[in-house]
Amino acid sequence: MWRTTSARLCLFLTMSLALAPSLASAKGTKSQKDARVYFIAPADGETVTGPFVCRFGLRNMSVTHAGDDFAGSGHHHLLVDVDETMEAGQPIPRDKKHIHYAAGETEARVELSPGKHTLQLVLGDSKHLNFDPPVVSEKIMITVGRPNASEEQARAARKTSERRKLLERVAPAEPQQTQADPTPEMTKSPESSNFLSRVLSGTK
Ligand SMILES: [Cu+2]
Repeated sequence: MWRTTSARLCLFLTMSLALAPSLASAKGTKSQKDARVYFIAPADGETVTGPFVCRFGLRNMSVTHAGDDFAGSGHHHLLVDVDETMEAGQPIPRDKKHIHYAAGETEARVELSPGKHTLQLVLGDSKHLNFDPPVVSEKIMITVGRPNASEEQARAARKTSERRKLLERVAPAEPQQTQADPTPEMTKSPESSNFLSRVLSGTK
């Protein structure tokens, strides 16, 4: 009886090991062969103005939410001005330069400061770790122009003009108030003074 039980246990253990998913390795989750992540937009060397849409492309693997542990799937990360190399199994940092798209987004609206920036995509596993080997895109360089510089200038000029008109409308009101209450002496004309003098002195 015990021999049958041991034999069954051995068989169970052997089968379990054989069927165990070979997803994890010492360096992290295995990526699919020929997996490739790339930018659909923007193009390398492109100049964009203000906020722009970034579109992520992926081949031979699929996109899912962070936390979903499906074989051959992961979620996108956008690296902005990042120089360090992605290492297999290493956590992808979470900061302004490493943007996680944990909801499985395949595009995003991105806003960067004016100037030149490098962009790179990296696919992360369910735990935000790099795959083994890492699935990383080519690094592209874009230039972000100032948003509608001419419009901003026109708006500033309009504001200055409106402010000036407002000041011109307000400024004349002050002298009018001071003139509204003149002293009685100021109302006497030279002619009226002479007339009064003549009446008082009895001359014509
Ligand atoms: Cu992530």
